[in-house]
Amino acid sequence: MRKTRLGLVSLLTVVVAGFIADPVAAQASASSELINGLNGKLLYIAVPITILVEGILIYTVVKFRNNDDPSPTQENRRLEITWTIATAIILLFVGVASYGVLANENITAQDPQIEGAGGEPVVVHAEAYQWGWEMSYPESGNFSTGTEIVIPKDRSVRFQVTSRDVIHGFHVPKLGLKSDAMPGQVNTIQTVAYEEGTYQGYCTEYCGVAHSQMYFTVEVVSQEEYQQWLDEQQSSE
Ligand SMILES: [Cu+2]
Repeated sequence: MRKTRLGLVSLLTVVVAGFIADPVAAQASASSELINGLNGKLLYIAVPITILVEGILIYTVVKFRNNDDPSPTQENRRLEITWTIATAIILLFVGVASYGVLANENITAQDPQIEGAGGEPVVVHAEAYQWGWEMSYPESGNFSTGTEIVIPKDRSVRFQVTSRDVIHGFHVPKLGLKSDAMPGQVNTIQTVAYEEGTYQGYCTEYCGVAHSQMYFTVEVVSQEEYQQWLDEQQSSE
């Protein structure tokens, strides 16, 4: 019994340590920070459980390898209660940790009234079609930029993702952005980019013969550069 308790206590310690420790280094955006942070936390439980289960399995296989006449298992109420409680605690932890990320403003933008980082969010309309993308800026003169998105760093950006024909997928892995692009529906995702640079995006839903060419780029620039770029776009319209 002492061993079971010891196991439970060490599992709990690891879970709590996962909450406190931040295993994630600097991230390119608020979304990738949240998603990779959650992934790191879940590893704190997944790895010990894997080691525990595999350990018991190997131990059992080796210990009982010559047992031709096994005796039936007896009911062990304390053991059953222990693993029921342990499982409940683990599931609760996974649920609470996941909900904290899923409900975050930088994963799903639910309320358009909420102001993001750096004032009013930049709105980018991303429309997929067979086979390409049309990016536009509906709040800033509605000019279109083809497959190129330019956004300022340290400011909230809201992507309105939709499709002109079939189901596509909007995905920028390094920025932690992913959303289905559905015809007749607008899905909104939001983030704050922290690092300047050019990020590759592509379609993640097989949509026909030229699906693999559905690339686009997200360029993260300083707020001044963004303003300059915006002025240029608006004056050339
Ligand atoms: Cu597509």
